[in-house]
Amino acid sequence: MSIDAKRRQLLRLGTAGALLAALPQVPHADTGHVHVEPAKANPDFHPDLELELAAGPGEKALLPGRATRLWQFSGRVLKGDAAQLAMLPGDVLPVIRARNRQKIRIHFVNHLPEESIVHWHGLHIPQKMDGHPMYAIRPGARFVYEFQIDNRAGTYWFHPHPHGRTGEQVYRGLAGALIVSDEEEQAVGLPAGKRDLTWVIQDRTFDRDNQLVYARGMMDRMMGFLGDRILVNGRPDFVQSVATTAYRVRLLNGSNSRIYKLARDDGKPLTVIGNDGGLLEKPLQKAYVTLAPAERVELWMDFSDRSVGDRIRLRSLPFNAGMGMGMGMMGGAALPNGSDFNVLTMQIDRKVSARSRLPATLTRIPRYRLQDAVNRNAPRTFAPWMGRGTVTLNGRSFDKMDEVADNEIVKLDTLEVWELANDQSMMMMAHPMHIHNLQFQVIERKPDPRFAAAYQTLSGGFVDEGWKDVVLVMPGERVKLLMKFTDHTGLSLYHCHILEHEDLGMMRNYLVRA
Ligand SMILES: [Cu+2]
Repeated sequence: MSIDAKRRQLLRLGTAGALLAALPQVPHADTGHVHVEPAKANPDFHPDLELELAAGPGEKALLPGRATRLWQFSGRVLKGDAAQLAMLPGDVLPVIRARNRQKIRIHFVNHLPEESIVHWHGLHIPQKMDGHPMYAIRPGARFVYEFQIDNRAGTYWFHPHPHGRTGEQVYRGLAGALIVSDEEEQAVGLPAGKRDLTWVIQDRTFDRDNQLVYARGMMDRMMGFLGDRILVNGRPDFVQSVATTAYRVRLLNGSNSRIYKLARDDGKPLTVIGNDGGLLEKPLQKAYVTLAPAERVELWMDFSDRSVGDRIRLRSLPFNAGMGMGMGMMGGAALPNGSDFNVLTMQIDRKVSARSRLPATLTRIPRYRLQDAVNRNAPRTFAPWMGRGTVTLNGRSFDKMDEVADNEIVKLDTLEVWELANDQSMMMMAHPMHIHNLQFQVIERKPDPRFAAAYQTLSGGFVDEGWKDVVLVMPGERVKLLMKFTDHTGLSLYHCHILEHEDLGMMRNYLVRA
């Protein structure tokens, strides 16, 4: 870059940007790899479903002209119902459908030119099955997952989790939906089959040859990468054809760092029936829904009052991402967080007489109680921090694969209260915090009055009810969670799901001890 170009960039970034840009570039996070032996098939494990799932280079025609080179999951069913592995509409991203209590074996094959491992986001499974980066396998190697689905019905997902490379691997195309069903959910009688839709929302930037452009420098990594094209199920300008009836719609934010403020363009509210860990107790009406990276919501969408030919757009409305200290001016993304844009179009193209009624009650969710937490008077506090070209959690980074600090060790079969404290950082930004291996309950939010105006542009769309595995913690905010550590001892991760933050080291282990 010429001196002039550099100066123009600094001017565009403003003073905070100049501060950052003047700092030395931090090299790619050191993987500190320990190379644990990959898991192999256990002859005593008898799977109901056995898959081969490969990650490797491929290409798809996503835009007119040249095909886009991607990294893709591809697979086949070796044993069980062939319909349990499919492609989502759009034919870019896969979906695995499983039932609670099913035993699953997945032969993961790495055809990428670099290390990888797959994380089953939201699932409650043993340490070695969870895709911890210490299990990343080399190109050409295999890792055999074997686990029993021990989650209630819900919309989960899977993506790579090798340390320092997660952001780029997901961005290049590696992500899939994992839909779990169970008897309790089936008894509710929600729309099923062709009336059960999944939309994975992501943002990408393409160059003039239709090839993906990823984070180019430290600024993109610190602020989180934002693309300028919105994809649904891997496709731009996504159109969903629907009939004049009710649908169950599962939305997953599979973006690296973008937050969506989702609303219909016809002014009708959204009816939320589920989120990260499955169905809510009862439907919620929302003018808009806030969906941070890795979060899911399920909607009830009824088009029975619409006519053939109608089009309804799902939009992302403007908001203030709530970055303090002028950070909102930074980054120079072509489509900044908080922009106003179309996500997809619903096209009503046929009339049917099938009617469905939205159930008043969906499920029952047992409530954790603060007074039952072993540390009810002393929550464990975890503070994300950004500044001086680094990101940390409680001042620590992810330097060693198996490192845990004293305040990261918990006891099996205990209920704990954790407080995510986003009020101590040099640079303020919203962080979608994810905890592996469990579903938690959000019990309290303490927003920062200094950022109240920005906060209120998103807070009406939080869906904190029910079971969660990601929670968006706004600038200056403190959020309290209740969680229980059951069944599995060993290491798990908690981290920011802005994938660039995760890769830079806003990630730590916690250890469950017997
Ligand atoms: Cu973050």
